[in-house]
Amino acid sequence: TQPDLALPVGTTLDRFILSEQSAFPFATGELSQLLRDIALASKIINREINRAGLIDVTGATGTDNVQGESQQKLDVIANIRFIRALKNGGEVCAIISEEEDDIILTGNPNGKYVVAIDPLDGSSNIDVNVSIGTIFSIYRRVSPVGSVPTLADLLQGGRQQVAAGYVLYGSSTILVFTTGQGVNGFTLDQSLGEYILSHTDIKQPRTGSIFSCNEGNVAEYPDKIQTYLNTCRQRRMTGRYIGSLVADFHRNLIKGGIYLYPSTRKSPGGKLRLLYECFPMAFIAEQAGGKATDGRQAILDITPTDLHQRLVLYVGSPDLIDELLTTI
Ligand code: P6P
Repeated sequence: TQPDLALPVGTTLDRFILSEQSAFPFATGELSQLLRDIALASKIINREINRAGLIDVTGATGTDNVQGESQQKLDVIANIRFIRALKNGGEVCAIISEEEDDIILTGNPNGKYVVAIDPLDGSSNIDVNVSIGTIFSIYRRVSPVGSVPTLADLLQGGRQQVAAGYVLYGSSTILVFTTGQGVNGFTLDQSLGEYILSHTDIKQPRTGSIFSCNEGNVAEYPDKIQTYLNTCRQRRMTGRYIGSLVADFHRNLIKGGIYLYPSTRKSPGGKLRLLYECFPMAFIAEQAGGKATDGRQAILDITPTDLHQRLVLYVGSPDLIDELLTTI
């Protein structure tokens, strides 16, 4: 049964989670607790981000992550905070993080869930006070409760996600997530430390006037993508690119638009990661009436083979995605 989404704007996250849980009479509350654990960790990260310039957590650590990308201090802090929150919460038996090579076993073998997470996406924007975000994806484990979690728990495929969401640390901090019952947004009231329902049942506009891609790479894009972008320009669409997936995605979700990260010389297979960027964003997009594709198939239909595999991503308003696919 559909949960009672008539909850008024202003409802707290906890009350909303309880109302969603009530739609699942057999729910035992573990997923609800897991969502609360993620929300708590995001409040801690939010505080660190807001103080970044004051407590010397900007800049790079001097180490690289599994992606070969320079780790920022806040990347590492966010990774530690989320892993600790999920370990202490007890609901999660395994985690895959952008910042860690291998699966992280939480020491909770009875945890029913596994989480794929990009603790801090867009972190090259930190030092210049541009929006960054956290992206998460939640699955029920397929291995027996009590056993050692396996790769299969994390490579189930996008359609097996039980929840997905992001936190955008922007002009305000907003948590947007879905459990398959639509998409809702909660703005953090900093004075209360509470997430408050501010965007009920978010629907992706069918079309839009914004295209979002790194125009510095356009010359490397496949011809058909360049053709599509020329069409956007001829239609006087607006180019907007923040360089932070969560921020670009959220703007397009609210206003309508299309985000494109095609193959480039540096990333011939695409740059964005399937498990903790594309799958969760695709789940949210589809739940809001949008579309997400790699140009050949829906992102959610892709069978994952590697924890950190990358791919091409086109996501946003369904009519714009359809036009792109027609062009391709
Ligand atoms: P580029 C950030 O590093 C990220 O993973 C996404 O958040 C963002 O959309 C993309 O990469 C930006 O990549 O190559 O345009 O800087």
